[in-house]
Amino acid sequence: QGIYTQIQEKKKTGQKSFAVLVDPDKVQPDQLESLVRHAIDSRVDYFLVGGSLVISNHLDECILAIREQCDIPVILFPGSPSQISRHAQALLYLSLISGRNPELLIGQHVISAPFVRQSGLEIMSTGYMVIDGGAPTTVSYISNASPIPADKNEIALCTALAGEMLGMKLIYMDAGSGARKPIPEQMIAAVAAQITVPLIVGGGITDPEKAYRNCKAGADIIVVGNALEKNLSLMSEMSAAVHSGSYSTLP
Ligand code: 1GP
Repeated sequence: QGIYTQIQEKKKTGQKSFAVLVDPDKVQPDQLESLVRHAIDSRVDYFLVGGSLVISNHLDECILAIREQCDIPVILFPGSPSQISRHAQALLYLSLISGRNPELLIGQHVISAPFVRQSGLEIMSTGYMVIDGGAPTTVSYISNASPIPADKNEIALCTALAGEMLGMKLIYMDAGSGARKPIPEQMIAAVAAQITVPLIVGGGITDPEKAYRNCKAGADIIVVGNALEKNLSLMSEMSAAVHSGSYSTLP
């Protein structure tokens, strides 16, 4: 069964998923073992691997190390076409539909198309929407495109609808890694109420309650990176909040 089919089935049954973002630049190979162990114990659904830059060249190594230790699917979340590894299972084939930079809408896809096809990866076309996270993030700087203002729900909604009607299989709303302000729940709710494809939400989520609230607002997959880099023990609480559909402040 493909990863996309699995994501769709979960959406149909109202199951929410928790994805851990692994940036190969930030995780040293010797830290991966403990990260993966935490992920297994916490019932993490997916690993997203990638980053805006990826300066180091241990992408393959990082993915292989994850896959050796567990069956959690590894999905590429590439910041550029150079971040493709055939060792992953699937690829978020991102088009930056919130921006007006033609290179990130279609240009880089044309150049890398034969290479992407040959990779054998499951390709999941993804309408990627960067939302203003309160301060410039790496993705907003690197993409050379304005993010959607955080209070413009109607722009977010129309962008997501256009992405879906263009055939995108997923919509990913991202405030950017380490965003000061995560995406407001009202914006997530406005988008989720109108689209039929699964909705991924990430950027600046630092506590389980926010993860839970985003799910309630309609997100199908919650992505967390930074907060877990700082405190790995948050993983189980975050994952539980996403899966249980409830959040309790009790210990
Ligand atoms: C960034 O959505 C991801 O692209 C995750 O963001 O690192 O802030 O959790 P954080």
